Amino acid sequence: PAPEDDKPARAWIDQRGGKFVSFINGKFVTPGDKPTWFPAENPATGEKLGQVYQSTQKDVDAAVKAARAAQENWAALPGFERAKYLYAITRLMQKHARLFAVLETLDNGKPIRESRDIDVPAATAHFHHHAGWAQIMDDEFDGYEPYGVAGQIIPWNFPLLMLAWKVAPALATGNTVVLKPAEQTNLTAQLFAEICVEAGLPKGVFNLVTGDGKVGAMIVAHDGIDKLAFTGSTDIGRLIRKESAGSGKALTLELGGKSPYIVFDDADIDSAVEGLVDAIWFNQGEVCCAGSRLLVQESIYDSFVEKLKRRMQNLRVGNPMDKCVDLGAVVDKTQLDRITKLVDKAVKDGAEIYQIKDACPTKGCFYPPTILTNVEPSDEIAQIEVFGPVLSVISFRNQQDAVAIANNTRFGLAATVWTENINMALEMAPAIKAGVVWINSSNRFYAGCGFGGYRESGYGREGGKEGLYAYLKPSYLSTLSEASPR
Ligand code: TXE
Repeated sequence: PAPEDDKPARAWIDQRGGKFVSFINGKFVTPGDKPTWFPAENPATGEKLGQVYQSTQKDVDAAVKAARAAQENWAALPGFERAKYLYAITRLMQKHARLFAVLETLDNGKPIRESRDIDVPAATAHFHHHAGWAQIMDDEFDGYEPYGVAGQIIPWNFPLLMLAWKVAPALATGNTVVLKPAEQTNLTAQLFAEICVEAGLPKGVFNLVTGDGKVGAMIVAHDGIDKLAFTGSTDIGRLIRKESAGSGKALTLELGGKSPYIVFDDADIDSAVEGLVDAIWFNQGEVCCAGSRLLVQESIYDSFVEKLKRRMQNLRVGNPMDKCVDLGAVVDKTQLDRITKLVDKAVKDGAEIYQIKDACPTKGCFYPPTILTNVEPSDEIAQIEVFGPVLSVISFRNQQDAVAIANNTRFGLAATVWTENINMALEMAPAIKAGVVWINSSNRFYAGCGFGGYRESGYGREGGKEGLYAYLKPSYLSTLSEASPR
């Protein structure tokens, strides 16, 4: 074991007195009388890392007011000027990469290897990519204008990366932001706010309000918000859609998934097994596009599942600060209980369970990698998003059968197809109702490529040119008046 050095992160927490608060109009707020706080906890150890301020309606009002006041000037800057700020943020994220990674792991429980090699570089790349768009924005998006103030609500599974997915395109397009991180994970958003100051970002362009879903609801209801962007559970997504209906606010939703991972009998089996390890056990399975349903062709069912079980035996679960660990802790006790309940129910309903014996530390929010066989496509465990390291295995006969089972959910976020028959793969891709279909790979993300769902996985895209349109509206009137001389 080689634990990562967490001293700089601990010093950073101490410097702030372990207090994580809203950041409004370029400053961290000083809470008023009788503030409410809730703990920030390390899910791997139960250790209290500090306390998070529960923002009030007054704070949300102030954040929206600051964002409104800053918006016109921000949008009036030429795109290349906004780009300078985004490049500065990018450079500072690179500079503080190690601190971001350690804070993310302490706060969320994910392996340091993942926060260091995936979350932080991907978040940084997202800002870099969008700085590029800002530079060419005025030409590329002539006839479009920003919505104004974007209210953004994000989840806990990729705290910094989800922040980047939301904030980078909003700023590039000339919107200003009021962002609410998930109540479970606040640390990296605090460091990001500090970086905005260091980058000289005009005050009010980026605002942060800390707190739980009640604060999220205040953002959703606020009259001063023009555009809402949400990533989280399908239930809350549905609620936000209802609450904002008729308000005139634009809305994009990135919700849950139950993505199929389809393996045909002609696939490169060893690679398919490795791909699956990544698809379902990366980030403890707390991934909206996790390949949580393995669809494997009948003829190779037994041999494939055997191989997968053997591979699973080699996974290491434990202290996420250990650089050799594959799976860390799940985000909190609530999520751990949710996973445990869903799996116990599946076993009661007849699924066969396979786990690594004594895989997990006895303390902390750990759940072992799990394979469930004897599962029918319509079973609850094959339909509900578990958001944990739990794979349901289903067999299929032929291509049509695979498509039918793949599409037999309420969701449609992602899918994977493994086969050496590229013609079949290219037939499968459009037949599967999912925002992305990976062929002979999984979990491939690129800032230049739009990501988003079908059906109850939501709508709108993040990343790529499509992702920018989510923050822009056509300015028909100005275009028309310029184009039609009387
Ligand atoms: O999500 P919530 P939870 C799924 C996953 C998980 C389940 C529950 O299956 O097990 O959801 O997780 C804010 N108005 N996903 O309860 O509640 C909340 O404070 C406005 C999939 O954590 O949806 C947080 O910032 N905002 C998903 C954010 O919504 C509200 C990622 C997400 O929390 C609100 C996370 C309200 N009324 C969970 N109530 C994915 N697609 O990646 C809560 N929030």
